Amino acid sequence: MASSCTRTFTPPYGYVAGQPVTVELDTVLDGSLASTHIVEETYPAGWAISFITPGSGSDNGTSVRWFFLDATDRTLSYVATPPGPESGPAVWDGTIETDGPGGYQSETTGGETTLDDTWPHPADTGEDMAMGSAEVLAYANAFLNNNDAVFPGISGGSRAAYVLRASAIFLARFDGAYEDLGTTEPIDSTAHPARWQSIP
Ligand SMILES: [Ca+2]
Repeated sequence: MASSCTRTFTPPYGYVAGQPVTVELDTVLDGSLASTHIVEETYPAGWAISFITPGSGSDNGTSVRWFFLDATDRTLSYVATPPGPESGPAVWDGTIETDGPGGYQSETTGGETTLDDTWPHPADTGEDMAMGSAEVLAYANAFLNNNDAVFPGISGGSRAAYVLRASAIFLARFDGAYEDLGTTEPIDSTAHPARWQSIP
């Protein structure tokens, strides 16, 4: 059986501009075919790479590569940070290449490949796509005090809907987890808070 590599993202729901994403790669090597291998990850252009693990891996500005003189299963990881405000899906590509008794083989990395851009509800100041009690309270307090800085671009008549959406998300789940179903920049006068929905 061919060797394989599988990718997962943390957080899995999508990326938030400026917030790091941890990428994990689980490799399974077939020692009857492979004696040595390379894992390569081509990440979205412009993203910053850090915390490459194990540290023998190297970022060349376009991809991260690891070279191993064995056929040992591993968990590899790195942190990828989008450079700033972005829109649209971020796409990864990767391979695991082996050589040994089975000759040269190259397999496409499986698992997750794409992260959509996502925006947190403005009450979610921690930007972790989870509505916490302190976040809801602070947001509601800012609403009651007409704190315009907390509602940039949101007209007075729409603010109550944003507050109600934040509280509904908080009440719906113990962990407050929610998702962003919108596809455009939300903070403007026409945005509607229904784009943020508690995860079912
Ligand atoms: Ca939060």
